[in-house]
Amino acid sequence: MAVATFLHPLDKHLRLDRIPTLYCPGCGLGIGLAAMLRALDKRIEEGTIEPDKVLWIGGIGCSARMVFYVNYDAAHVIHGRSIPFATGVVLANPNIKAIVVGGDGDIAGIGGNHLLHAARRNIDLIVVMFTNFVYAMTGGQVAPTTPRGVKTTTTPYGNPEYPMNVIKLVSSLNANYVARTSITTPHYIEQYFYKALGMKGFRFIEVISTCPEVYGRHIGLRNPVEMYIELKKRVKYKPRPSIEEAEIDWNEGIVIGEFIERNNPSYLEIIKGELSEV
Ligand SMILES: Cc1ncc(C[n+]2csc(CCOP(=O)(O)OP(=O)(O)O)c2C)c(N)n1
Ligand code: SF4
Repeated sequence: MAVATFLHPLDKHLRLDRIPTLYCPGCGLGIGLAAMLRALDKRIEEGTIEPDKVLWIGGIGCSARMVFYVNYDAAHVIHGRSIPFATGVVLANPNIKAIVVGGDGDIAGIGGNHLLHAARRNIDLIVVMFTNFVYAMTGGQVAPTTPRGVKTTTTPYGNPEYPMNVIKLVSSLNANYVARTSITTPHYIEQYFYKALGMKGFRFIEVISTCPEVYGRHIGLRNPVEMYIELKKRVKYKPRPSIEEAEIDWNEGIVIGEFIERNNPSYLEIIKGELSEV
């Protein structure tokens, strides 16, 4: 029997026949995926997660496309509908570890309604949202997270709208875990994702990412290294930030950290409890 030889320790977690990815050179998404895979690898190695029980779910977009590259069961579903798809999966089979990945457009824009109800219900899902401040895959249209004043493909005179703060929104609901990190702090992506993998209920991690090809053009930072350095300068780690500190301000800085950690009954626990009383 031929023995597979891997060049990189994470190769076994990837569908190598689909590599290289479609990501632009210098895109931050690869850093995020690698950090998540390191956390998953640790869980599998220590025996706290069975790889056969893992399901990755993504809608449409550069971020959601990660599900194409992972060597796990995966579902690539309609734009914005990854959360309801994942909800159906865990209700049908509570043993599945459902990992939803997507962009801010997919998760908070078109999928925003699903996000808030999944958090409210504390459904047993992990959602990792990559915020690059635009709809990147389709050419940089304004997203609900785009800062005010930024010129995008659809706001050529500057975005007139107030952005939505997804950390504040999800924290105000019933999610068991809410954290933010950045591709400039991959050790926190790994740490938070590792923790989330061991928890129950709704777990939400926002990862601030760099899109030099599209968002970078909008803000004059098209060089990937320059964009990375500018983001790194602004990211400020706090061990237990308040919800108010989740405000995103490019000039003032972007606070990362664990905003919420609770042990509330998850949706599956609630349902099991109620059914056992019938
Ligand atoms: C129902 C539907 N509406 C619109 C689209 C077009 N579309 C594809 S990807 C995308 C934006 C993705 O942006 P985001 O979710 O932020 O991910 P990113 O590419 O920035 O990672 C859009 C609008 C689609 N595929 N399906
Ligand atoms: S368009 Fe932006 S987010 Fe998409 S792959 Fe390119 S750099 Fe990454």
